Amino acid sequence: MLRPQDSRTRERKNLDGLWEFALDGQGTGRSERWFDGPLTESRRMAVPASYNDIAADATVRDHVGSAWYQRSVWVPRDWAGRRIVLHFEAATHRATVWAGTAEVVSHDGGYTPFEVDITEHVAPGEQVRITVEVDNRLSFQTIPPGVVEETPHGLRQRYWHDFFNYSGLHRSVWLYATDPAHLTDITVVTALNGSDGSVTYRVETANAAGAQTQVVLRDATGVEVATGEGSEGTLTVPSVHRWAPGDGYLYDLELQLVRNGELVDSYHQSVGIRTVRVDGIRFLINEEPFYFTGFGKHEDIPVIGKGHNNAFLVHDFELLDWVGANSFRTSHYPYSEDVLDYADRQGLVLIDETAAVGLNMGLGGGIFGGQGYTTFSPETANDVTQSVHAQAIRELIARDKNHPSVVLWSIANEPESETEAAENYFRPLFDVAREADPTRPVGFVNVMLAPHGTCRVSQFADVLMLNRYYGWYVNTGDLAAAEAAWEAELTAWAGDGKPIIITEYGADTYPGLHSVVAGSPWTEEYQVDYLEMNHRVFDRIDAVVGEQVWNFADFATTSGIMRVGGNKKGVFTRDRQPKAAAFALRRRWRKAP
Ligand code: GCB
Repeated sequence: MLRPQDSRTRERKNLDGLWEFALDGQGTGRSERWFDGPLTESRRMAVPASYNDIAADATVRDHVGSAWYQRSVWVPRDWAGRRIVLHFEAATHRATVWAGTAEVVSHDGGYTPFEVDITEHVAPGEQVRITVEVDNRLSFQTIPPGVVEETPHGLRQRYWHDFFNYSGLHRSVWLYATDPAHLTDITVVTALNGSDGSVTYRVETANAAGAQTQVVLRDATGVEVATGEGSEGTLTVPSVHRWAPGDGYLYDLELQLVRNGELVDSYHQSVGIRTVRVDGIRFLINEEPFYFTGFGKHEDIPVIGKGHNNAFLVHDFELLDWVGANSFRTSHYPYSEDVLDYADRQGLVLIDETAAVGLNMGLGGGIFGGQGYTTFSPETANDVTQSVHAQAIRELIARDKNHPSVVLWSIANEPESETEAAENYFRPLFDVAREADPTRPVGFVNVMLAPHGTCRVSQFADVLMLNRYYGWYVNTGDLAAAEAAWEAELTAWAGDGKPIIITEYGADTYPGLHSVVAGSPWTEEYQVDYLEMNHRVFDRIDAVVGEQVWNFADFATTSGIMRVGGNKKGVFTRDRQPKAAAFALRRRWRKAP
């Protein structure tokens, strides 16, 4: 699927703004056919945004089930004879869409796009009513998983991930038009050969009988550097300007579909020419060892929740640059494509993660309450879950395969990994990822409950990604004991001979809380001391090739006794003010290499 764009042959209409909105508290919207006409008793809702925090109302915030969005849109008159497509960048977690009264598409998974050809349901020059049912219920057969419990007080959603279950239309909605003969996909793979670069491309098309594909590669100033004919080929770029961390240089590959000398479709794909490879304990970008500095992030901002917002996009990248971060992980789901595009341009390096978070019933502890479930079983995470998970991996890679910023796939965060059931569940999922993308390393994020010697899934990973909280969840306040235990565990992992990225280490910190007494959890001083202890350990282990602090900013979670107005492990507050740790990281990360 190609992301909608304007081009010489394509036009988009953006459907963001205020939509009609109604919660389906009784779950009767379908049987009452709410899609047959204007929504009644609706309120207005912003798109893109999570709906939860927009109304100052717990009924909206904690809603479990379907919510309905509706708006009408004029279909441009000059789109007559064109193929007209309705495109959603995301609907969390499941959506069904009607154009007028016709059901046109459904999609599972809250963080990847979907679209449908609605040409036969619209009339150019007329309006069409779009109705969307967005269901936020999680089950053992969704990614991420959860369970809905029926209680005397209503439905309650339980889940095993540490961020609020924000729901709704989180990203842009588009109507766009192409010629019936059109480009449908592009895959680029880049390589380096001395000072030359190469771009191998494969273009897919539909209804294109009698048409030819041509490609033109231009540099960032618009100068043509190579051309190709046919749907597949390799372009050579002499004296290439490489894409590199901190240097987001992009070429523009224009795909053209031409019939009888006439241009019927044109699409522009940005291309960053770089290589990625694991070599022993090194992670190589352009054959040079790369050390990740940065964070695990969240798409999480006040009021808007997980809705994409360009002001925060740019501001967050400014802060990443200020602090000296060269990378982050899209914990714990695929982020907006605007984030990926911007990372490409800024030369930021991404670990790109699926939404498979919380597949671990052992993690309950104090955070999520007792589970009473087994992770992998016919009744819980089962074959259906595995195939939904495989689909989530395929959709992530299909969407993000052409982004030079993405250097590593993370197929899950902290799943159960110490059991035979976990080994059997994950083995084929690594194959799915490698089949979808043979060019990038694949890994998953290991949890503290499966330390070295017990984890049965890390054998499949190209890179070891570890989340560890020595000095926080264990050895709380005792950094001397934490340092010894952490170094012992990390030394054992280093024996595996693979690169290690510490994908989470962090301490909850209440901004403004201080103490002159060392070892005082929750203070700003403790967060600094905790990070410095970790850094001493990392600097002693050669195989550590990256450090990503948990978290970039404070973020919303479910309420509970372990969380004070959300997770406070941010180095910045939720509204992006620095804690003392931000300055400590800046001193370390901005040091000349
Ligand atoms: C983790 C999870 C992350 C949590 C974090 C914490 O291991 O991966 O989602 O937010 O710990 O703060 O407990």
